[in-house]
Amino acid sequence: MKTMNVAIIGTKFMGKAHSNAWLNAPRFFDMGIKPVLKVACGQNESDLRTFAERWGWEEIETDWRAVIERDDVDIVDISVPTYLHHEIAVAAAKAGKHIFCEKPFAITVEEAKEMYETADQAGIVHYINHNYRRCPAVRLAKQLIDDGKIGRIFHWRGAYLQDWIVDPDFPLTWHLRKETAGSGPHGDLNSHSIDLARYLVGDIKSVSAIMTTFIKERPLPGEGAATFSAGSGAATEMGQVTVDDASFMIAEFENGAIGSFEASRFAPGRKNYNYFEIYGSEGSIVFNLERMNEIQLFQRNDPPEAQGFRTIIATEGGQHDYIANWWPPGHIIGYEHEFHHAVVDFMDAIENGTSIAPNFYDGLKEVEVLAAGTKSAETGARVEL
Ligand code: SOE
Repeated sequence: MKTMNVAIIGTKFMGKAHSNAWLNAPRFFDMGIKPVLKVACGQNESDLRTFAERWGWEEIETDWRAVIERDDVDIVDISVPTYLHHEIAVAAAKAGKHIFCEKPFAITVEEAKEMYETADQAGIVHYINHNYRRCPAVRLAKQLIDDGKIGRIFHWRGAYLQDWIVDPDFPLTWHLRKETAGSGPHGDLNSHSIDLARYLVGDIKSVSAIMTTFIKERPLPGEGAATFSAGSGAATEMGQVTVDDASFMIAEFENGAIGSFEASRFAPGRKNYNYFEIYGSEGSIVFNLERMNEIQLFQRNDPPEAQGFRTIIATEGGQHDYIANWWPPGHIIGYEHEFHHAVVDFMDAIENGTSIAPNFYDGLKEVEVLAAGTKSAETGARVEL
């Protein structure tokens, strides 16, 4: 069995989700090249040791540059906050490492362009982890659209809503500072929606956006503050929120469709509500990540007495090419399984000398749309891409 050594940089929420996938994908899928969890890289040595022991990483390292220089590292998994993606990805590409990078891709178009061009010139396999493309129900939506089941697409309506920072006492984590996150839910959540819209509808021609920050300052973070987690002992000292709390964007697609993108972390009750509706000449599709094994399909050619949105549970063979590796029909899968699918396809691309989508080209397109939205919100004008 051929193997390749993986180094992961970042050991928090995404480090956990990625480690689980690197470790377990070979247990459910026959892989021509098996990933080896070689080295985990992070800042705090004791946390790192605990993380490595829990997930089976063979070694630990606190210097990401040393990791990238190692000849026995074949794949670099970038699971750190957005501001670190550019420097690490460019260095890893120049070192000839295949790259599995978290979203949002980068903070600026210039960073994104260099990441894409360097990776493309290096001839490596590069992937940006828009995991929701590999949710079986989303793949089924793609199949139905490609088969013409909803015809010419008129509308995309996307809403990615969460509520983990509604409490004004939630601390000022890296997600809320422009220098580390680039933007708030606009980049964090609309990046997913833009990728899904590009995947299911097509490329975007122009955008108009408004953004706002509801809570302008928050307590500095204490111990354990992280994504979705306030941690404990937040400081009494306050800091400025320098990103959007919510972003609403409308778009023209190159194929004539029009669409909307809502992204907010101030929607009480919406925990990870990555939702879209697509309306076409022959029918409509609705997806809600909080019910991630299902899509709703409306078909205009159903007989009048039977017309209506039907719920399809995407767990049957033939509805999705990963599902057979999991469980029998109706035995639903979860958020973490999408990461397994991404690992399987990433390793398959390396083995066969092909590429995987979405990759750094898609990352560049995503950042171009995000940046256009930000410019529109600043100027009040529509921005052409
Ligand atoms: C926080 O908003 C977050 O972890 C995002 O960064 C992820 O991309 C999303 O899938 C879940 O929520």
